[in-house]
Amino acid sequence: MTTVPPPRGSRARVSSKAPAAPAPSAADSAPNSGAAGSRFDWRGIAYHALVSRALDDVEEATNKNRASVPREHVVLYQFSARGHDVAQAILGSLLTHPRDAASAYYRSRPLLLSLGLSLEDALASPLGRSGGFSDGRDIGVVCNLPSRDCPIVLPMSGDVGSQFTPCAGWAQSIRYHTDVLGDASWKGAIAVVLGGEGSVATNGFWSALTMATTLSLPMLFYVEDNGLGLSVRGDMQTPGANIARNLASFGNLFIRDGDGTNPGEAAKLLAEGVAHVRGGGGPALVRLTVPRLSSHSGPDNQRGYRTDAEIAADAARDPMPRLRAHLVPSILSETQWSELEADVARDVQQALDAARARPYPDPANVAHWVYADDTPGSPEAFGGLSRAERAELDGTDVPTEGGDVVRFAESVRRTLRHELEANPKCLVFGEDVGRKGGVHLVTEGLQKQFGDRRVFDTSLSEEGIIGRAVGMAISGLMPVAEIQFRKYADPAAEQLNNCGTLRWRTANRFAAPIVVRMPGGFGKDVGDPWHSLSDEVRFAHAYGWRVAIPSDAADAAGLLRAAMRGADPTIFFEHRSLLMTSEGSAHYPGDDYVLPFGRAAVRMAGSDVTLVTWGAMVHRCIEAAGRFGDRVEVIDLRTIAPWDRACVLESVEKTGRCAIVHEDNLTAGFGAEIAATVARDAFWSLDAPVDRIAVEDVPMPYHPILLEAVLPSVDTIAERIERLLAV
Ligand SMILES: Cc1ncc(C[n+]2csc(CCOP(=O)(O)OP(=O)(O)O)c2C)c(N)n1
Repeated sequence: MTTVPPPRGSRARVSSKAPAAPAPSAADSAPNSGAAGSRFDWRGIAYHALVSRALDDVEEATNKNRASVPREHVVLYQFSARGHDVAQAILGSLLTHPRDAASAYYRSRPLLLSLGLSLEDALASPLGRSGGFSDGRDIGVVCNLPSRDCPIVLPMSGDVGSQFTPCAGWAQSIRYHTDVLGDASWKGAIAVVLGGEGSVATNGFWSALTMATTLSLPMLFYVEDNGLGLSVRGDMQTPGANIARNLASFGNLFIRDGDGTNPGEAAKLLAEGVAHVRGGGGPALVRLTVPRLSSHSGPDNQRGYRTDAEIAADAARDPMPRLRAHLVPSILSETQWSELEADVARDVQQALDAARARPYPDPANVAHWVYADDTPGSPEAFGGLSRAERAELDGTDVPTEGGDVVRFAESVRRTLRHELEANPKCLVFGEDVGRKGGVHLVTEGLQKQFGDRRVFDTSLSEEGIIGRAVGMAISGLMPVAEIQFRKYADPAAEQLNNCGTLRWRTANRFAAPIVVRMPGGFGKDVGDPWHSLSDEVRFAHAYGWRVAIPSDAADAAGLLRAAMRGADPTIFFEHRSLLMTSEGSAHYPGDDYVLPFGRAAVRMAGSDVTLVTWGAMVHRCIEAAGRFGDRVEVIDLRTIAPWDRACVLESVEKTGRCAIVHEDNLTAGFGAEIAATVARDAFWSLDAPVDRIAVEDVPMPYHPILLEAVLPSVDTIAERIERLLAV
């Protein structure tokens, strides 16, 4: 790989613990606020804006719609930042604190360039070459930029609006690192989120805005209003097409609104917004109007929705000639501007040659980094506890003998309490978990003991809860988020999915190990479609998640601790019928007990049938199996991602018969996965067809009579065992 020397005016991403450079003030935005005295690095801004333009030129000339371009030079999915570039380069120049973070979107490459993105990476990624943002796994403009000592860019996602809540998480982390952990290196840092005017209609925008304003977070919303969300006009996204005007009465939000094509005005407004946030004034929103000088993306033909006159009107608002006029001759001479253009052309050509010379990514590695690779010496991602920090929280997989018998809920509470004590980077939050102690009272007393910075209530937005957790994890914290009931994870689906793929799609540059506690399943004598969903298969099906469904208090402690000391995001399912009942109770296994994932427990040994189950069904299976002496083996999987294939296969090889029992729907439930595995890998040992006993694709009903009618009962399980034994 060739290394292009850092371009003049570009920020070197070198190790530096130096305090943040003083930010330019709004008064410095005029070009002649003193060519020498101006604190805006106008030359650097111009360099990055010109580089961005040149990259867009290269990519637009080589996108896949251009038939004449050699295949190896084709950019498969191209997005241009043309028109957004100048204001973004100005914003980038204001991110001067080593702990600043930006959360951005596909049109944000100019900002990344101004934060030190190498030109070669910027080109190699769209070309799908090795290395870069994702080692060929993600679209070239879905970028990220890790660094321990310079402002970072959080991993972007393809979903519009998903960038907002992780950014709020980073903003809240700035306060946590500063105030709770006492780390002065975070003082004065800010979080900045970029989005188009279309993105202000998304749930993520409103969720993050609520967080930022209610918590007075150091967060800047930068809205780049180009008037089009793909083809849809801005007045469909917010009434009157101006979010800044509409938010004028929003509490605790500093607002600036202006013309992003005017470099002086853009610099002034952005500097005011940044200064407000950095100075501790709370969140700000800056909306700048910018033109979209290209189609939405390579595949888009804007002719269907834009007239020639509209395209020409936008072209006339190109900020680049305005930048030149702003700088030449007051800051740069004509010759210097021409030299700058020549520098850019040379640097981009060198980077292009180097990017094209890079090899293609190795298909042999494509499955690597779905999960953490903890092999000593393997590279560590940015995010989560470091390997060394996790090693310090050392535990044992041997439970303490003679612990007192505790309810499931108490066991989870004790585990959380101990981990909060042992790990100052651990936080617990969710709806009602603070003052009330959770609607299931699992976190009762924790806020009193640890304070409301570490154990706290959140606003009522599951997307916000999970997105915030992701931003916090990336900042190095260990967030434990509670979703009040399994069904209410639905609004967070996008953040959950993006969290699961984050390590893989950044080729291990970033990771966000979070723990999501989630009560679900039927309650003691009660159900309904909202509070009793299990649907755990969805998380087993999602990429990158580990999923625990403990059946008693001892496993709950061990698995939750393993999750909180692990390097992968984890769903920790708390079955409602086990939380406060004797069925879910067990001896507390001790404060050091760590139960590795993927290790099933044989709850009853038996010779003729294997029952595979998890969660609350474990107890029904044990009762049913008890009717058959020692003929039925009951396996409690404990975790379904990963699941203990070896234990199941070994058992079926011995018994020759297998049934899987679960509370989730029969169709495409996790039992189908196990049945398929047994059918293939234990085929020659089977004496009977593999059976599945599950809810017959009916939502959970309310009345106990109806509820019991749909759940696999002890009698039903026993009947089906009988049938298997008769084969
Ligand atoms: C959640 C989601 N819905 C739809 C899309 C498809 N899509 C991609 S970009 C876009 C328009 C976004 O417009 P805006 O936020 O104004 O940004 P701009 O492209 O104008 O910079 C749409 C609808 C998407 N990527 N994500």
